[in-house]
Amino acid sequence: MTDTGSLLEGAVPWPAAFAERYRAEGLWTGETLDGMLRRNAAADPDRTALVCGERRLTHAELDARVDSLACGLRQRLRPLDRIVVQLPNRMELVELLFACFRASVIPVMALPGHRRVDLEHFVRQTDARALATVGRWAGFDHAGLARVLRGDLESLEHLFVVSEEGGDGFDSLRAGGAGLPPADATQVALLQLSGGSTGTPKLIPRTHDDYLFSVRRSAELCGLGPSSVYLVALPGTHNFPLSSAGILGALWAGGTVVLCPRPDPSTAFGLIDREGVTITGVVPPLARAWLAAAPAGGLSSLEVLQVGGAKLDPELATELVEGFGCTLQQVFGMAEGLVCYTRLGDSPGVVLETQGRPMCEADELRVVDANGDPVPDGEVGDLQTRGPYTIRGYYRAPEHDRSAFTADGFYRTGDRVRLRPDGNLVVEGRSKEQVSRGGEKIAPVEVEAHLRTFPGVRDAAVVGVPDRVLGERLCAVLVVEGEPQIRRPALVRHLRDRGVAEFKMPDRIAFVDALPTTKVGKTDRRALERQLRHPATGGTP
Ligand code: AMP
Ligand code: DBH
Repeated sequence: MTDTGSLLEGAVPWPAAFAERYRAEGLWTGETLDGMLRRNAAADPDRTALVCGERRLTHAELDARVDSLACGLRQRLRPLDRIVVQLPNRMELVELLFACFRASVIPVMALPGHRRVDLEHFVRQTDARALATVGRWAGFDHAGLARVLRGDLESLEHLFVVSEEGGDGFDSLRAGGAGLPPADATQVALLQLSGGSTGTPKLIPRTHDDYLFSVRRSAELCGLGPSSVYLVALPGTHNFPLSSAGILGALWAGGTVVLCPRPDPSTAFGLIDREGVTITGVVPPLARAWLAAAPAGGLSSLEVLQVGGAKLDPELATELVEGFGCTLQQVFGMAEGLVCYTRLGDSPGVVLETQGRPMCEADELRVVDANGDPVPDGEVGDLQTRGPYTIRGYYRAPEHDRSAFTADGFYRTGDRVRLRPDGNLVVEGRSKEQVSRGGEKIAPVEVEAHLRTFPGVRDAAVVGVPDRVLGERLCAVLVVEGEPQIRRPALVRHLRDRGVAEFKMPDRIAFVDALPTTKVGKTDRRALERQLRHPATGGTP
């Protein structure tokens, strides 16, 4: 075990009694994230671990390449140094993450869509000494921005840039030498990001012990094994495709990871077909786009389609099952920890209508009212959680922690949920996303689901717009087929017929060609609110 000393400064440990319990119960095993590569390389060296375009690596090759990259990192960086990693879905992303784990260098999980403001924040917040990025990607000059940042930010000494031409972007970084000893499982392994749609992302310290537990448990729940093939359709550094069960889960199980450079249906379906992909994970807007392009016979090799990150309507869920002919798994998770899944053998009632249940019994859940008292069984309240892979504090953010966590260490998720008698959760909205129309609380997701059932509506988002009389009024933003001809009275009649409460009727409708999305593809309500305040979009009163 490398001695990286005490826990990374600025990370909040679990209280000793909890840590002991999680170890005694066998949840935290002492295995490290990179340790699984060694195990696979020994057990099944010639099986394919990674596929990216025409390039393929076996488990043994991946392990060896991670060794040389880890040695190269160590020549430039010290244990526990931070490195901001902004790489698209390419081989180098996976290699670099594992090399960081092996070298005890801590990756900060940026997304390809981040730009100057966020990247600067990550570097400043972590005093990162390195930034790994790509030359040009999707029309943006990442290398150029990286050079500007290095000029401006004192801590930033090293830029590792992967060229766009393919080939091996990190060749110059590799070094020979004896393999490094395994990292310390109790130490912080990575810094994840919290919700991109709510202001500047907070950083989330995850240890090898806690992260790997969630990965292992997720891989088991998703039925992953050596013959599993996982397609990385979402940006690979995001918590969902990385760990639920995702890239790490597939590799932990000795399976294969296929990197999808762009998530459009033709690229993704082509790879699913060519590589015999068995499982992938998408967010609801992407699921919708895939469904519209689904081939008549479904996707033959695909066994499990995971959908998570935002609320999935039961209607869309049903259409997905019919359209793809595979098992649907709902995933309700957060980079702070807790991840809930529907199980592969659950009844349609559970799979279509709920966001599943926690992955393990050690996850503690409370559903509370505004005073923090438990709500009566089955009623909607705010979800709080504590457990073996849910953080006890953000990185270097003690001020924010005071409101984000309760005194007894529960994380306030900000999600409004209902706990069904069968133990499954239904997400009813986010407390921070609530619209308060004259004091009456409206959860956008509920109204959106009803709006999508109106003929000709392809997608819908509901946001609050400031109003002098009511505080906020409800605006329905619609993506429609053909010309925007839908009028408010018809829409209101439709909602009434479906039994929607009178105070939830949209006061206004606006039309857009496409809903704006966050960097991982969730609907970006904040961006919509901004657009509506400065309307360039057409709207009807
Ligand atoms: P993030 O902060 O980016 O990690 O996003 C986590 C949040 O995404 C959760 O707290 C939920 O609000 C939301 N979320 C994730 N999965 C789901 C889901 N399956 N259904 C509804 N909301 C979800
Ligand atoms: O949205 C999320 O953050 C998320 C969704 C599903 C997540 O972090 C996860 C699964 O692990």
